[in-house]
Formats: sequence, structure tokens, C-alpha cells
Amino acid sequence: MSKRALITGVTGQDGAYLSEFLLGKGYEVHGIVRRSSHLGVADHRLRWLGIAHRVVMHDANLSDLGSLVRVVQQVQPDEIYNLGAQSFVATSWSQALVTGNITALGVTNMLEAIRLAGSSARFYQASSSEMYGLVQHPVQSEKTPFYPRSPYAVAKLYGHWITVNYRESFGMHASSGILFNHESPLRGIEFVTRKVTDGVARIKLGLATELRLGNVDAKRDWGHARDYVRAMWLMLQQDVPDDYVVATGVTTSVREMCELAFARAGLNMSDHLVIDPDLFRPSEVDILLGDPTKARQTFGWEPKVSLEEMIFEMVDADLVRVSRFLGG
Ligand code: NDP
Ligand code: GDR
Repeated sequence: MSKRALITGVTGQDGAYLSEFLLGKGYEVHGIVRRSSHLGVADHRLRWLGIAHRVVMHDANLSDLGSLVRVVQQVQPDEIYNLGAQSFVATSWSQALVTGNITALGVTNMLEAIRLAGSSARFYQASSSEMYGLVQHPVQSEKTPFYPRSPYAVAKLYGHWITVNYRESFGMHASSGILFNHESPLRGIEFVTRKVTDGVARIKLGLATELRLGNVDAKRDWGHARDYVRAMWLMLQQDVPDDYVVATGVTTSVREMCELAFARAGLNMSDHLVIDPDLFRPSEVDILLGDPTKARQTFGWEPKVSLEEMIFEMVDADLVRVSRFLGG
């Protein structure tokens, strides 16, 4: 009998790569998809990976407990990956309550659904390095205190602690992955790496002349989403549930990441980059640098793709995408 996984956020970047990974392991993969007038395109990432027909979709929403209970009862999953969230930090200031409802309370809804359905599924919570915010230690590990700096990060901190609390209160097999930034050609266009690689492709192909960014001095520990979904799965294969940092241990500024992208396309960054003060955030996370020692020592996880390889892959993919748009 193949194992069954249920993924919230299956239409997002990580949901797509995790589906691909689990299908490769012989899982039956189910996902929840929220109703939208764009439903026909909701699975575009799964289609890009050529796996849309292999993922079973269920109509549910993280803010609707009843819908979650019904899906858990119907699917009877062995593992549940809670990836659904309002995940864009900048939007969390303009939609603070939606962010709280989905990114924070949505986690409790999912945990309650598991209990109400009488399920013994193992649970993964998508926690975030944003919880470190105003960093309290130059290198962040599972032991570093949190100091969230956005409504998104505050919501994620709630999600993190409610997962720990349900594990300790009810003995649930619930683990939380504190994942640092991870990207790919399937990254949403609003996030800085993809905004840069798409912008570079547009400039290269004559559709634009400039790329407008905010704080290019911010530093992030960037990895590849394909590497990071493997860590999610590994966490749920452990006998004892726990929390793990997943990171590369290398930090790079937005400016340096941007230079890589322009260089890949044979362009000079200084000819095109414009700093736009309107794109600065009300409060910033200046630098993140993770220590993945615990994940390496416990289940042998290590990143395989470097930042340079990833940015080159993203630029190449965006050059193809933009030239297709131009009819090339
Ligand atoms: P995306 O923004 O690409 O995907 C978010 C997913 O959540 C989408 O499938 C979206 O559905 C879904 N979603 C949003 N609202 C609801 C709702 N009300 N009910 C059900 N589903 C909903 O995020 P990523 O794939 O990049 O990230 C996955 C998770 O990991 C998120 O929780 C994110 O916060 C977290 N995370 C991400 C990191 C990263 O660097 N990528 C790092 C650390 C944590 P729809 O398609 O309908 O919008
Ligand atoms: P982040 O990712 O906020 O770290 O959250 P994002 O790519 O949006 O920003 C990274 C850094 O780049 C700076 N920046 C810009 N960012 C965007 N989006 N657009 C710009 O024009 C721009 N200019 C500079 C930002 O200020 C920031 O410092 C991501 C999300 O995936 C979260 O869901 C996840 O939890 C964390 O990563 C870990």
C-alpha cells in the first residue's frame, strides 16, 4: 500500500516541488485548493512540472475548519504538510488580518481538523527564518530567540508555537521546519530573486530598460526549493517529532544576488538597477544566516544546489518564458 500525503499550499512553489518529490517516492498525493475565479490556472506550477494529473485536488480553505475536517476524513493521510499561507512579507502590512487568519490561525485549524477527524497523521508546519527578525545571534539555530519584524513573522511565530504546543499537549507527531529563504524557477514573481531574474530577462529581450528594487543591502541565506522539500519529508520520517533549521550556512546581499543574475545574461547591473524608496519595508530583516547542523546530524540533510547555480537556472528559465511570450 502506498503512503498518502495531504498538502496545503499545493499550488505554491514548495507544494509543487514537494508533490513531485513524494510522487517520486511512490506516495499518493492529495492537495487542498481554495476556490478562486482563476481556478483553471491554480495548478500552473504542477503543470510546469508535468504532474498536475497525478495530484488529487480537494476544495478546502485554511480559514474553514469544516472543509479541513472533511478532507482529512476523506483522504485518511499518513502525512500532512501545512504549506498554505499568506506568504509574502510585504503584503502582511497591507493585509495584516488576513495574514493572521491564514498564516497563524490556519495552523490551529489544520491541527484541530486532525484531532476532530481522529487522524494519527504526522504533521509538518512550514515555519520561517523570518521569525528571527531582528536577529539575536549572528548565526541562527533552533536555540536562537525569535524577534519577529512583520505581521507575517508574528503570524508564523504563532504557527510555530501552536505546533510545539499541540505536540506537547496531545502527543501529536508534529514537527516544525524553520526554513530559510528558498527559491526556484517556480518562485512567485513578487519575491526578490524571481523579480530580479524575470526583470533581467525582460531587459535582455528588450521589453524593459530598468529594474526597480528596494533595500539591496539586506542579506539572506538562499537555497533551492527542491533541496528544502526533501528536508520536510525527512523530518516526518523521524521516530520523534522535533524542530529543525534548514539553511545553507551562507549569506548574500540582494545586490550580490542581483549581480549574478545580470552577469548571467551578459548585462551590466549598474546600467539598469534603480533603487526605489517606495519599495523599502516599514521594518526590515537586515541579515539572516542559518545553522543547519541539527538537520545534518539527525538525518543527513545537506543542500546540493549553490546560489549561483540556482540564479543561473532561474535566469535561463525566465529567458525562455519571456521569449515564448514574445512568440520566440
Ligand atoms: P507560496 O506563496 O508559493 O504558496 C502559498 C500557498 O498557500 C499557495 O498554494 C496558496 O494558494 C496557499 N494558500 C494561501 N491562502 C490559503 C488559504 N486560505 N487556504 C489554503 N491555501 C492557501 O509559498 P511557498 O511555496 O514559497 O512557501 C510554502 C510555505 O513555506 C508558506 O507557508 C511559506 O510561508 C513558508 N516558507 C517559505 C519560505 C520560502 O523561502 N519559500 C521560507 C520559509 C517558510 P493559492 O495558489 O490559491 O494562492
Ligand atoms: P522575504 O523574501 O521577505 O525574505 O520572505 P523577499 O524575496 O520578498 O525579500 C527578500 C529581501 O529582499 C529585499 N528587497 C525586495 N524584496 C522584494 N520582494 N521586492 C523588491 O523589490 C525588493 N527589494 C529589496 C526585501 O526588503 C528583503 O529584505 C521570504 C518569503 O518566502 C517568506 O514566506 C519566507 O518565510 C521567508 O522568505 C523566509
